[in-house]
This record gives sequence, structure tokens and C-alpha cells, in this order.
Amino acid sequence: MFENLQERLSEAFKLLKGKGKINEKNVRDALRQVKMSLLSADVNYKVVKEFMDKVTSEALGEKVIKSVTPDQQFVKIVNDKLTELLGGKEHGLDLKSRPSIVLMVGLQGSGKTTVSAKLARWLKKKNGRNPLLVADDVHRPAAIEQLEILGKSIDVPVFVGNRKDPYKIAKEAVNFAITKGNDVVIIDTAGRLHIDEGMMKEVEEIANLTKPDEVLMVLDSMAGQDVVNSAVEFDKRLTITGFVVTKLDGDSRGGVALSAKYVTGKPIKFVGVGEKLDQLDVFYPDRMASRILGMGDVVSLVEKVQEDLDKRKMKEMEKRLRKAQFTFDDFREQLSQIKKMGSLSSVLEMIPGVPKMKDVKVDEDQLVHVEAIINSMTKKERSNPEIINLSRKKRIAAGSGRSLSEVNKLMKNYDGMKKMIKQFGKLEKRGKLGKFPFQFK
Ligand SMILES: Nc1nc2c(ncn2[C@@H]2O[C@H](COP(=O)(O)OP(=O)(O)O)[C@@H](O)[C@H]2O)c(=O)[nH]1
Ligand SMILES: [Mg+2]
Repeated sequence: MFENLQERLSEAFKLLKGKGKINEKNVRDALRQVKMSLLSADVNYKVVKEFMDKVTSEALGEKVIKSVTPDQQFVKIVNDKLTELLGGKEHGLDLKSRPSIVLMVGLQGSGKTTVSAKLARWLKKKNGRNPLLVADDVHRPAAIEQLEILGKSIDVPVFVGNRKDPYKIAKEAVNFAITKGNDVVIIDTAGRLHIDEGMMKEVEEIANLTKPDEVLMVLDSMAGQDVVNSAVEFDKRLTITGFVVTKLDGDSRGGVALSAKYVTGKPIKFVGVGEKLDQLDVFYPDRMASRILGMGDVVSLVEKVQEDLDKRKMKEMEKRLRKAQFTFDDFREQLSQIKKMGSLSSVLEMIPGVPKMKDVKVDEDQLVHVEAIINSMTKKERSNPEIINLSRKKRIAAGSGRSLSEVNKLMKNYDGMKKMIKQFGKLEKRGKLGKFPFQFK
């Protein structure tokens, strides 16, 4: 369903190509294209609206980074918001009880039986669990046999019971697991082509009997928007805990995933990317967003450039520190960097060599005050702080609206910092200090 989306989005991104700056007009044109492409891909209009609101406010407020083009930056914004919409971060399985029960539900042909086996394999291989598969789709005899074959291929036992009564099978299976020491029970249930009362009642009853830790609804990503309605219905009746979206190896671009997550608020936990049993992936919203946009390379380029920019600024600062040339101009530049980048503690944590300081409280007001004081200095004072005598201090205090003692404190801090830097320089020259305390790779 997202077949045209990438094409139309790249049209939108083209609108920004060659533009020196993201301005209101060209962003609005591009945004209109994005909106059209989502709507024409049949994405739920509420989803589109929420998405557009977020992208618009971000895109219009963004400064252009020099080394990437506006269209590349725009792709990044759209990508980030899409990631958010898809659930942000990955969601694991919540398997607390012993044995843990996983109930697999969904329409016929969505991939329940395949996913049951894939999940058993994944839990065994990646989590060291000892799963039991339960063939609880008794309506089609072939379904039981299908699961038996799959279970054999991954060396996981399959419980079939009397092959007739789905409630009895489910109950017996849990007891079987307890006696055999299986710590997770995966129950494969019957589906229908469309939602019907009989099927709903059956899975509802199985859920009541087994009290599952996870109720995973399997969604066929190729099946179109109708699937979203069935997701709502299943969630209403069973309270599902998450989705597994299958057949993403086909032409589908994952639009169903986007809408189902939005309308139910339930996370996508896994995706199926092929018929083989190892073709199950934990769902990563960021990767899915890139896939929908088809622009993963652009996104990582922008990320890389942002990283490089930060690194370059750090390196520059390191050079000045080494030469003990640290002036109030540098100080001010640092402050504005810090303000731009968010809290001071997160910036400090980014500097290699600086110990992690969890919960460091930084008074952001203080930063504003310090900046005001520096702004009241003349250019000459900023680059030669040693000329700042008492009368200059008084003038600076009056000009910045801060007290003389605050100005004094700043001067003292500056002196201390500079002395420390000189010490480091000397020690380093004498070879007493193996490395400069801040190392930038
Ligand atoms: N290409 C592809 N095929 C899949 C995937 N998951 C399931 N299938 C196929 O979809 C068909 C229906 O799967 P099945 O597990 O029997 O669905 P169920 O009726 O819900 O149990 C089978 O032919 C599977 O091999 C997937 O991720 N990719
Ligand atoms: Mg099946």
C-alpha cells in the first residue's frame, strides 16, 4: 500500500533541493506533498493529521545545517516523526509467569502458525527458553500437521491433545508444560477469513482459560486497511498486547503497521520477513520508518554530519584549551552550544573522558545570567580578560543587570579554569601527564 509513497515523497523532497534554506514557503509546499502521498497511500486520516502537525512544527523551526542540503534535512525530520509514530523504541515480550503463555490470534492466512514456530525458535535460540507449541487450530486438520512439521524442524515439542476440543487442548497443554518443564507455552489458534462471532468466542474462551501473558495479533501487511478494523475488533474483545506484522518481504511498505499501531495504541513487537523460520525480526520503528521512506541512507548521512559537526567544534575547543587561549568569547560560544543542545549534563556526558554524572542538576537560569555578564563585556575585555579591573567590573555588572559579586565569581571561575588549563599544558610538555584529560577521537 505504500507503493507510491516513496515516489511521491521524493517529489516532496525534490521541492527543497537546491534551496539554500528551509523557509516557510518551500517547506509548506513540500509538506503538502507529504500529506497527499500519505493520504493517497490510504493511511488513516487521523494518523496523517497527527503526523503532519508534528512534522510541520519541526520543519518550520529548523535551522539548516551547512553540510547537508535542506531536502536531506527535511527527510530526516519526516523520518524521525514517522519513527515516533511507529512506536519510538522497540518493545520486548513481557513473559513473567512460569510457564508464560503466549496466545497467537488473527485472521486466517495472516501467518499465525508460521509466527508461532518462529517465535518458539527465537525464544529458544536467543533467550534460552524451553518452549512448547500448542496446535489449537482444530478446524483444519492440516493446520495441526503444519505445526507438527514446523516444530520438528526446530526441535520444539508440539502439543496436540485430542485434536478436537480447543479448550481441553489449551488447558491440558499448560499442565503438560508444567510437568515437562516448558517455561513458555505458545498457543496457535484458528482464524477465519473475516471476523465472525464463532471465532471470537473461541479465542476469548481460550484466553479466559489460559490467562496469557502476551496476546499477539498477527497482521498480514499485504492485506490492506481492512486489517486495521479487525485489529480494533480483536483488541476490544481480547485486549491484545502487541502485533506481529508478517510478509514484509513482499511489496508491502508497511502501511498497515502504521495504522494498526495508531488506532489501537498497541505496539508492534515483531515482523515476519520471509517464510523461513529464522525470518522473524524484533520490530525497530526507526528501521521501519526508513523502509517506508526508502531513504535510510539520507537519514544516516544527516546523523553522521550532525555528529561530525559536534566533533569538529570539540576538536577546535581542545586546541584552544591546549594553548591556554581560552577567552570569554570561547566561554560564550560554549554557553550557546550548551543552550542549543539541551541540558548541560547531557552535553557533559557526550564528552569522552568526563565521568558520567547522573542527575547532575544544572541551573539553566544561571547560564543565562553568565551569558548576560559576558555580553556586557567589550570585545577587548572578552579576549583579554586580565584588563578587567574593578571599575570595568562595576560597569559590566550594571550593564548586565547582575550584581558585582556575580561578576567577581565569574572572573574567579574563569581564572581557575585558565590556571588549570595551564597546569595541564605544562604537565603535558614535561610528559608527566600521559594524555590530555579530554580526548577526542
Ligand atoms: N513471504 C512470507 N510469507 C509468510 C510470512 N509469514 C507467513 N507466510 C506464509 O503465509 C502463509 C500463511 O501462513 P500461516 O502461518 O499458515 O497462516 P495462519 O493461517 O494464520 O496460520 C504460509 O504460506 C506462510 O508460509 C512472511 O513473513 N513472509
Ligand atoms: Mg494456522
